Amino acid sequence: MNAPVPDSLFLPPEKKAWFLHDRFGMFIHWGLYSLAARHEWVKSREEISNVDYQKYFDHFDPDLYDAREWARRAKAAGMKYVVLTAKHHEGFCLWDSKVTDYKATNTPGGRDLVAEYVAAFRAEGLKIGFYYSLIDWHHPDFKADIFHPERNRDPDAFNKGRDVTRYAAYMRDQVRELLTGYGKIDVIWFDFSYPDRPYNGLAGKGREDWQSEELLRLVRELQPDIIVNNRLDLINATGELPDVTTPEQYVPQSWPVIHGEKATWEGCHTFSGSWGYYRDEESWKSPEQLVQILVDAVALGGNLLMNVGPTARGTFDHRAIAALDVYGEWLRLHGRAIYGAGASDYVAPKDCRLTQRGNRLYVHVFNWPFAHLHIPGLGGKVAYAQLLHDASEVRWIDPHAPVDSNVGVRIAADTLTLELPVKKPNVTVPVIELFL
Ligand code: H79
Repeated sequence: MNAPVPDSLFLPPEKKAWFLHDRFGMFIHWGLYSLAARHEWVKSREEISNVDYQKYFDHFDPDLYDAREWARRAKAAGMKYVVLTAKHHEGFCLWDSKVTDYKATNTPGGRDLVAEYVAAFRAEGLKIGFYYSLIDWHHPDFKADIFHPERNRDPDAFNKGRDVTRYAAYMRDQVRELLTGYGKIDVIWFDFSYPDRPYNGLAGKGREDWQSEELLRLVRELQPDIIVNNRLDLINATGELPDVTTPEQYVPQSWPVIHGEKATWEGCHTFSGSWGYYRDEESWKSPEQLVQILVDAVALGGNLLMNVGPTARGTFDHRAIAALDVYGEWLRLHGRAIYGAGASDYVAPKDCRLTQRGNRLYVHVFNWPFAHLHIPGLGGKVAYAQLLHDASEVRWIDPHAPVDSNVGVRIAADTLTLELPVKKPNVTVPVIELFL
């Protein structure tokens, strides 16, 4: 039974203000799976034993890792915060953890990658986050379950003597290291709970296993202002989840509502079909899709955490760099439709999304129409309109004048009919800025 935890364990809304303002962050998935280069779940998907996975540890040597370059690229892409996989499901730690040997400092790489990351991104002015996997396919007290690489061999023998309470204590030790060793941390992203996923007699895992409430208490004690995502399998008395809800590779149809309240939410997405570097994967999103995913989030009151999967040498590959450049170029011209902006109460016209910041309304045109854009509900409400990328005036048709006296076409008085150039402007997603 899911007993509610006190409201005091969740962040009050005013402490989320920076997060809601900033809207756009970088997710980074980096670990031993980057060497396999075929999905960060490779150990589970291919049911690889610890012995067979060891080759990636033995060969982990990110000699080209330059956190300052990553940070520069994130900033140039318009990202305002960053979340790095300090430990993913494989259990490998990117920092010099005192409670395990399974860490970057013991590989040929030999560096505390987290320390360099924090220093570099902080120096570029980004807010700092850690992803910490609740799942751990390497820890000696973590039992086999539906996702575990050992699930189909002899899980009962494998689970014998394993004590999940020791694993929960290990997680607290590690989270303490991460939240005390690197200064102020702005986000912690736990991943993930699945109490309702039994498999062949193996139980799922949730708050009882992770000791989620204790873990959250520790996080709050160490970093009172930190934003925690919603994957600890906890609720408060009103049934709301802490602090931000995190749809994964999914664009919601409407603003996600939890118990009648519009939720703080952050979509997370990938450039291609994997979080970890996947050499041969081909489904890289188009520039239009990349920008549209961001606009879709903000138009529904949410954030976007967009993922890069660096290579095992520590570089962003050319496809990732191209995708980041798409954001940088678009946000340089359209940033004021995103930062500090959010959902609008006005209804978006066909093939468009609306964002609003005070009395500025932004019409993001996903499918450029021919010559006219009709916006019901805005007739008589707009003082000035321009294309955002070049500040060129956009005029509209006077609703009181007949458009064509022969056929008697008239514009409804409450509709704003903008006169657009016939050719779509040369930007990924054009935006019209309306001054209300
Ligand atoms: O860290 C990233 C993912 O590895 C992790 N969360 C993001 C942020 C995550 N991936 N999937 N899930 C969480 C939910 C589980 C999905 C599954 Fe599957 C579907 C597990 C087994 C089938 C996807 C496909 C993963 C393996 C095969």
